[in-house]
Amino acid sequence: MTFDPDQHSHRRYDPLGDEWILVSPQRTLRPWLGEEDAGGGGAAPSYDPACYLCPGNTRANGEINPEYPGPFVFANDFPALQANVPVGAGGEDALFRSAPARGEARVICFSPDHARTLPDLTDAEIAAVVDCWCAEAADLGSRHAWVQIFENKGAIMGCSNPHPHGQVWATDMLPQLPATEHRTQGQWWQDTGRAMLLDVAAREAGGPRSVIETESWLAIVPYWAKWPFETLLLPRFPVQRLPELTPAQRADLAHAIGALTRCYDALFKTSFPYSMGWHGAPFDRTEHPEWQLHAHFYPPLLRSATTKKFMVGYEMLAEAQRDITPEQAAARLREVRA
Ligand code: H2U
Ligand code: ZN
Repeated sequence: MTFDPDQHSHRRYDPLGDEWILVSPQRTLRPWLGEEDAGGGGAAPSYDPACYLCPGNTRANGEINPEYPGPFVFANDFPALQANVPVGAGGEDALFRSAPARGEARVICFSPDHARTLPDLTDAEIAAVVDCWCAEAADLGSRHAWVQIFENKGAIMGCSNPHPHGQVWATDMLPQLPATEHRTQGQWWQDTGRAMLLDVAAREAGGPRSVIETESWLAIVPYWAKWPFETLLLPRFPVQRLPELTPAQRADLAHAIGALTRCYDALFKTSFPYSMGWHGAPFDRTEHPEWQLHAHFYPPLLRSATTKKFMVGYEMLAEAQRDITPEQAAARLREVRA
């Protein structure tokens, strides 16, 4: 018997996240179960008088949103991070350690329209969101080491309001996962003299895990994906941080994001939930040629608009596990590509 990654359980290594993932393709006896749900439950209105993000409406803290025409950013009224934390957090206790955490949090409404999520926007409207992300990264990066831009989409991902929006949390420290990517990309650079994710982009272009390819961007289901339809959005050129993108690269990125998120929506004929976010070199005023800017998309869905992958028993206690292979997932996404 010879090893077949489409039939035999095996582990794959994630060199960026420095962890192992168990792949069990033998459990997907049929490559596709073909389940489909209508999902969603009807179109949302373009304006919802009860929405705290819609233009002209009042937020929880009493402030009134302006009649904004494009992306609109405001300071989160319930920020997870405070700017002024007195010194004193931290300590010497070897068992019960703590550290200060200072920062700020903002909310980004993607557009005034309550009903149109990223895949429903035009490339130009998505480009305005990309520009907004770049501006937020530049602004907050001028005084914080890490700027985490992300979007939680869909109630299943804990999103509190369907009005298309994302968030930005900026901190003085490098959080856990970025710190790991900082270390792994640094080590790869030391070992090879190349940027790990440029190597990945070069290897994956035109390959079995590629989903969207534009002139400057590549969306792949990574070889080591944990979530069934997880993707990694990579630049095909060296770039470390969002604000460094040229206007042409931003426009092309908007196009790639539109194409990728429309694949997602088409897959289960639903407004596809996910958490996505950007990782780039820390804002530490240092050159980081080892770093490549990239976005992770982590969708929870497994087989239909309502069947979610649970990261439970084995995942919580041993390591992440998946059934459908990354290659099968990428093929599914390519099949529904417009
Ligand atoms: P979600 O992306 O998880 O739905 O979060 C929306 C954010 O909006 C959440 O962090 C903030 C919440 O604190 N918010 C405001 O800043 N003002 C409001 O009036 C309501 C919600
Ligand atoms: Zn709204």
